Amino acid sequence: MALGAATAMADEPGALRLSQIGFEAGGPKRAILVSEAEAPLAWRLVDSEGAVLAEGETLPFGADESSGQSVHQIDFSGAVETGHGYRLIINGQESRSFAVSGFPWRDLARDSLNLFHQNRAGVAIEKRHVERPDLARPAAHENEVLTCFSGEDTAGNHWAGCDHQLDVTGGWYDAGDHGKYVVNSGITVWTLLDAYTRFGAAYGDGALPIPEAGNGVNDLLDEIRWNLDFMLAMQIPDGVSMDMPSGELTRGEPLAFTPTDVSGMAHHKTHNEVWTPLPYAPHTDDVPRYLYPPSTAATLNLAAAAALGARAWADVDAEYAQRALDAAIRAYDAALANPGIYTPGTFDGGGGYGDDDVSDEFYWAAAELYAATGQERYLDDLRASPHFLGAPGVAGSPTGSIAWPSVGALGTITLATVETGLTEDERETARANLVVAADHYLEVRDSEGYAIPFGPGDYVWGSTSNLLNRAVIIALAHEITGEARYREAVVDAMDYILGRNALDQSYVTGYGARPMRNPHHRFWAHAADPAFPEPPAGILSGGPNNQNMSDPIAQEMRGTCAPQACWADHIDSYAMNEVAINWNAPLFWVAGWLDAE
Ligand code: 9MR
Ligand code: 9MR
Repeated sequence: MALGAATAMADEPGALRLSQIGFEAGGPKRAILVSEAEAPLAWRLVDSEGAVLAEGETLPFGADESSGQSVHQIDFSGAVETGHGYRLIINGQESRSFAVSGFPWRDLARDSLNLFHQNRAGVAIEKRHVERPDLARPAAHENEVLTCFSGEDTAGNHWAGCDHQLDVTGGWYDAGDHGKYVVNSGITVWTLLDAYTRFGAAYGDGALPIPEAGNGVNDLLDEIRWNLDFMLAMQIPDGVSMDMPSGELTRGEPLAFTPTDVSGMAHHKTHNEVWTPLPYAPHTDDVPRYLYPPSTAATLNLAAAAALGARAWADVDAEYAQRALDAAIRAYDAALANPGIYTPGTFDGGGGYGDDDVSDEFYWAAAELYAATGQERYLDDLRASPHFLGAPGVAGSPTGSIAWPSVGALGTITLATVETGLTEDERETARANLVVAADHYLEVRDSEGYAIPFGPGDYVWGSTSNLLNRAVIIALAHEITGEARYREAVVDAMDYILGRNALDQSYVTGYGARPMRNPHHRFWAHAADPAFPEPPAGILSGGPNNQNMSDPIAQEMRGTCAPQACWADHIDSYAMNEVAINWNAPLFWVAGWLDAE
């Protein structure tokens, strides 16, 4: 150790912040120093023997609103040979030692899929498929034949229920709870399938620790099918009428119900009639579960995900592809027939996933159906949409950055990157608009102390996933333009997730010197009860949230933290430290993309 240098201990925050899993040999390398110093400081990069490999000066940034810290930026990009034991030394501060390797994100991409397999409902999680025996568990909810919730909701509305039952066995539990939600399933399945179309070959048969390994089908596809099957099962048979509130009526209290033909719509969700406690092993669940009313948003999520599924399985399982396409078409037609049925968010026992603006869902579903069928009717709907070819997240655009209630960009991605019958001009506009969005995110990156495409107002519930979804757009700008600066910004976002942040925190279990350890999860609940397992590796925390500090831990922190620092590694913090399928999906997309690019 250099004389007088303070080395950051493995378990306490250091002054130097960088990706805790290290860097890519030929790739960009950036670190952040927390320091009030106004003048540039000299930095040295040393190898395990202490030999100086590179040196330079820091770039003082000054006060950073997002982190509440004064920081300097250090750019030590440039080729470094692969190896271990590298350190940065600045002003008597020494970083933890780090590795430089050829494929820093390879294991992370693979392990991020643990969330999906190990959150599967309806099937045992076997010892041979998990990293520690205590992560195995018996099958749970394995014969999930459910009817509709009936009776009073928390707002006193009386729901009549329904005459049908559906077998909705399977799927992934959404998060730390055991609900299964079609809306959140849609963006998740889409993100994983989109990844499959780009670099899915790396996850071929036998590549993943799942029961289907060896069945002759790509393992990533097998994993995704587990949940697409569930989504298909949530579709209502023909000839069904239910008493439904719709449009403005959904928001009024008490609700006014009208008999409505809901054939082909998707139930919004299924979950327990009351919130179950934590810890709580899914296979011990004895609280009744129900189907909750259909919604236009869920129906369009099914249409979009199943239409992409039809393309993905076309040359793998033609029969399944056709089934998915038929369901997608039926769902889209059902949404057109019932364009304003919203979920009221007044049921106990599960998340709301309410979304009163389905214009983006309509556009996304039309884009996927157009890509799958080439039919004019979808093209007409696309061209009439306010989101048509829209640039996500840019001022003046009606299309928001990607998140579960904001899926317009997913439609634009498909139209920009898949051969369809759009004119060359239209396709070019879609591509240019993705680059416009990426440029906007890069501007944000350049105004942030930690150099990430995420501003001080962006730290909402699930913020890590929103950052990674921006990285998806930036990655696509790299694919479209071939310009290195976009890939570098993707690395910036990933470095934040892995430790280059206000808390010197890796938000992923099992990765880095200071990984997240205590997720809000009913089974990976060791922190609440030692009889339950610790989480597997590769699981992403929702991350800092200073905008909805509603859980007991967050409530205590209100007013005490800068946006990027409103986070605690606490099992009771569902607003800051839950895990979820739609959050791990962009983690997989970005890690897998960086690995493949
Ligand atoms: O545990 C629930 C978590 O999965 C949800 O994301 C969260 C927000 O919908 O709610 C949690 O459940 C809490 C409930 O909303 C209120 N009572 C305490 C519950 C803690 O488990
Ligand atoms: O991800 C959802 C976030 O955008 C919302 O603000 C939050 C509160 O409604 O709910 C989040 O979703 C939760 C869902 O409702 C229930 N399962 C766990 C999800 C992640 O916390």
